[in-house]
Amino acid sequence: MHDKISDENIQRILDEFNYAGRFIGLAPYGAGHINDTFLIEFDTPKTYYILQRINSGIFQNVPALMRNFELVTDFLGKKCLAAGVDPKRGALTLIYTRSGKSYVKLKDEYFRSFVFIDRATAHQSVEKPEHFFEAGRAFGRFAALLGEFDASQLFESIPNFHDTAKRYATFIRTLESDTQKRVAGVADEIAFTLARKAITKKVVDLLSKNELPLRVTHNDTKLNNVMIDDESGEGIAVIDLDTVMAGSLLYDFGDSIRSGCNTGAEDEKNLSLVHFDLGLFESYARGYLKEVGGFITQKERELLTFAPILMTFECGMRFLTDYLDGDRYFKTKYPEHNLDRARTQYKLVAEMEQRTEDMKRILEECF
Ligand code: ADP
Ligand code: GN1
Ligand code: MG
Repeated sequence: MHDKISDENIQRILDEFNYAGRFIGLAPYGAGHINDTFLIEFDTPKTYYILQRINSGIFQNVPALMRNFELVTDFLGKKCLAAGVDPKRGALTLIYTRSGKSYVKLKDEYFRSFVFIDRATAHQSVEKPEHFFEAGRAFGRFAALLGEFDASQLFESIPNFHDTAKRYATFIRTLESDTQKRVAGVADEIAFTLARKAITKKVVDLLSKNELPLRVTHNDTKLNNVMIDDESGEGIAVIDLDTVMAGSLLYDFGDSIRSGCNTGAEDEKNLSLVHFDLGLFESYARGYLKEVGGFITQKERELLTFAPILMTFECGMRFLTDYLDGDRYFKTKYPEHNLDRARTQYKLVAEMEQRTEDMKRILEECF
């Protein structure tokens, strides 16, 4: 659960942002693992906004992070207008303060606010395969549009975010220090991680040799970071732009498959409910490739079956590292929460490894 926003800070926030209507109240909202998100309600006219307390422990240069947000939301908003789409539904829209800033700093806390995209849902899991096809289209469109965006303008909000080899090194250091005395209880998960050291270098090496292109990528393409229109079922807007940086298209494809093709919850304790769903893999791949098929390189194509394995492994390793480190990064609700998450990810990795040929066949049909 989030820390409350003090009454004094709420008053300051209301004074700073240019909200319409009479303030009714605010409540915690959504299921993100990083920022504190609130839904804020106004009356006459009835209006909602999203208010976020930015995780400034993770994002240590908030002004530079918010400059990224300004640039990307402005770029995408203009693309919506050019396509005849309402930018307030087709893109994340920042609320600016009376003095024209995209965030408010109150002592050591930072707040930002967005137009609330209503009549649409950021689903936690796939309810209908068509939704996942649409999520693929939305993230694919995002990649295609940002192909025209100059990556050099972007600040690297989390350095080496998907450098899986560096994340592996961090895992080893955390294991060796064992500050929480949790290592003894997770021998199987540690063995699973160590056995996969070799895969951690593959994509970073190809990027450094220019055999894979660096693109502007989202880097956190999980299902609950895309809004699906409740009525039409269309994927209308990509949200959570904290990690938009230069990266590989494989990261974005892989992370969506990681999050959406799981038949169970990310933190499901009963692993017999957790499986890699190939039908959903096909739905997403069809949607995504419809949008990126025109520019994806041969090397990227070849690695589309590896990408989900890499991203799911990386995510599992991050959860396990955070568990060993005393749960300092991801929000948790109970002491074993990160461990439960790591276990679901590793179960998925094992199944994905066995289904590589099936993924390959499906992708060939899609192409
Ligand atoms: P985190 O970085 O913590 O994941 P997000 O930016 O993804 O934070 O926001 C958390 C959740 O809040 C999202 O999954 C979604 O449910 C909801 N949300 C965020 N922004 C909006 C928005 N503009 N309109 C509607 N819902 C939103
Ligand atoms: C975090 O912010 P959120 O909840 O959308 C994390 C992702 C992980 C994901 C796992 C900035 O995503 O990298 O894949 O949790 N975001 C950040 O669910 O670390
Ligand atoms: Mg999110």
